[in-house]
Amino acid sequence: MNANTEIKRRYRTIWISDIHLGTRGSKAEDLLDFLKSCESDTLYLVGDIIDGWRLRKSWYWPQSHNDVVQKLLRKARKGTRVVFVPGNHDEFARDYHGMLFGDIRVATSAIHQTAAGKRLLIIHGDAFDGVVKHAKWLAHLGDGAYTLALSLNHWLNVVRRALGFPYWSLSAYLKHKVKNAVQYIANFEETMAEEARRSQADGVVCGHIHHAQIRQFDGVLYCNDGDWVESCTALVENFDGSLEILHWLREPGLYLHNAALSDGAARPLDAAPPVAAP
Ligand SMILES: [Mn+2]
Repeated sequence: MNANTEIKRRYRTIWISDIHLGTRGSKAEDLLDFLKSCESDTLYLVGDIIDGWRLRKSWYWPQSHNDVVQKLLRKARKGTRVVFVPGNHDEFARDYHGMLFGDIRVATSAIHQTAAGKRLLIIHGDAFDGVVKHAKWLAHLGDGAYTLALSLNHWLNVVRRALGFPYWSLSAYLKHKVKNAVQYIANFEETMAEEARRSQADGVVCGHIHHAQIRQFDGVLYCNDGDWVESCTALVENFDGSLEILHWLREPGLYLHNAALSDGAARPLDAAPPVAAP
């Protein structure tokens, strides 16, 4: 990667969350790439940045995770307004509400005003969590995975029959779980939008369920910035106040080929992939 050909994108605001530094699943290197390529006036870290739960169990802290923290601190030092709204995995930071970590401001929630004058409530989202956390990955199951499940189901039952067990449908089980997960996400989104309304905000930005989304609920805007464990997504505000979701791994070679995208790569607001339910 040649520094001379590096092209930076500028946004008014960037929201990222659910990085889960300290776990093996964290896509720290992709995030570093993103942080190097994109600048903003304000950067919100919407929780679960460092996975304190996991770190307490076993220490996992490679150089790239350190680099992410250093990069965030450096951005704050160099003039980006960085606000950290802790989540459930880094709730230890909630005790530091109103304090500075380097130049990063810690707040249990925040209100952001867009260039279009909309007030957005920024919260991680775990306070409104129902149940089902572990089923949520199933919501990402696409048709391909479902087809795979069907053939697994066949072989599973060949084995079960050979062992004298009755037939058990893996695909029906998965289908049920997926339905639950889809329902869970829908409930979560609606609950968050209601919370924004209660706070007299025009919308909400949250994370937590690892599912990037921009949608409306009865005139209240619901935005989720996704995660850096599976999908590598961020929510960004352009300078005209419009919001969009960036799918970082789908962005074409930013460093070398993206000069033509200096228009901000306008994408429809609902460009996030729909939940695939078989
Ligand atoms: Mn969370």
